Amino acid sequence: MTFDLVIAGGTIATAADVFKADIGVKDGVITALGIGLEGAETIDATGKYVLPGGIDSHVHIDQPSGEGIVMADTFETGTLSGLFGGNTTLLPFCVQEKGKSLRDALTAYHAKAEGNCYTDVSFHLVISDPTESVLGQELPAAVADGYTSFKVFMTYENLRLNDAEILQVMDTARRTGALAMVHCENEDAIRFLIDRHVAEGRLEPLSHATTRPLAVEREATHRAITLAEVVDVPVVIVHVSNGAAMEEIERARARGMNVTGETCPQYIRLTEKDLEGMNWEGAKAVCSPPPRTEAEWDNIWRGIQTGVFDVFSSDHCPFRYDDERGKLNPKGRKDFRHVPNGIPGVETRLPILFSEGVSKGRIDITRFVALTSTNHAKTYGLYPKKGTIAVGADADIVLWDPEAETTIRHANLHDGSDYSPYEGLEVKGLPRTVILRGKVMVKDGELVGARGDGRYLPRELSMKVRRPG
Ligand code: DUC
Ligand code: ZN
Ligand code: ZN
Repeated sequence: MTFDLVIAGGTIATAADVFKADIGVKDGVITALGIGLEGAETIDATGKYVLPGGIDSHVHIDQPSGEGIVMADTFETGTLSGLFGGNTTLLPFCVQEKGKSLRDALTAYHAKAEGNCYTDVSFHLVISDPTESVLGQELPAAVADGYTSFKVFMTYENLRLNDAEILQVMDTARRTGALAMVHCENEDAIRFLIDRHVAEGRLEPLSHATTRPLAVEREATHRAITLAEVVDVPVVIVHVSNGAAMEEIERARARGMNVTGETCPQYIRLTEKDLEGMNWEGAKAVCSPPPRTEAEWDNIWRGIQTGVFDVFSSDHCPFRYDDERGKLNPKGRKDFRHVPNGIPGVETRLPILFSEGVSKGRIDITRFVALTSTNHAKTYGLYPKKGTIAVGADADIVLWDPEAETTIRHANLHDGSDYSPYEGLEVKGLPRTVILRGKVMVKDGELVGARGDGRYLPRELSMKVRRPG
């Protein structure tokens, strides 16, 4: 058989193995692993790692963001940025507005994505209004249609659910087999601290962090897990920022619970100090949960190494900095309460984890692949079509140069924001060529694919992730 494409001479790494072989691709699918394969086109991968395309299961793209505020990425720029960062699949959130149906949200969100993507995409839902008809009809119908995961918030006035509502949403997850994801911060405690900060005139960006201390996250993590335990359902704890919240996951697993843990680059590279800054620059690092301390970086690394964390996602949530509709909106210029919450990072996620993790010897390449691709596919119902290099899988492949070095500069990134919170960070290890379903999209750092090459992916139910040890 001749192949459409052969990737020859590289070192293939999956979540389980590292081995030398050629990959034969036909009709967008990996059809052979072997030696001496021949095809219509051959890419020489000598000296490169050949990895399954990155899957970022936590990104925000073109999401409605409050009056006067505009998210910096459309599907065009967000997926382009993801692609250049070595990703072939992104999972953004489709948010239900209060008083509206899930169908309305999905129709609007699909219209934004349709024809505009450089990577494959699939949507999580955010449930903000769990009415009887949402829980009884709409959500089960959405799960049957392949929207098999949904997020709930314990904070934010317009999104938060109370415990009774969270129990109901989790019960729907149990009945349908879908996966509930929880943003764990205690809204009432945050409100209390915000009032105190305002009374003291502490309105600078740093107050975003000091109104959301670690205890606020730890308590909510414990409560989310407890609610899931009561319902008897698996749960994903997203964007975990610290060791105490992490220990809640460990304790729950020791009781036999099925808890998935997610962490993000900001919790191994940024600290609360990044929220300080002249000219309001600290707004660039405002995200929730906030970055913590260098001591917490060590805790998070332990979780990454030992398997407390199954997935390492970006939580890409981009706003422009120097922009009336972004971080420096007219109210946000003077008051942390009005600084939009979130930071860009879809393009820097893989280089940061590879550089800090693999290049510095903290994790090996198989763990890197598990954390950035395979476990996302397993957790969110895309495996084994996505997330691995195997016969029958989509040919979503990244040629990764472990020796390439660069300094992160926003000027070289492709998102719609105007800054990177990692500006100036030196990284070793970069994606060079990115292939989506057999089509070369980025070749040696140059775009060759087209907007619209990415497709929408309905998903199956979650499957169990293999953990280290
Ligand atoms: N939660 C997220 O998941 N992303 C950005 C902001 C937030 O609160
Ligand atoms: Zn969140
Ligand atoms: Zn997020």
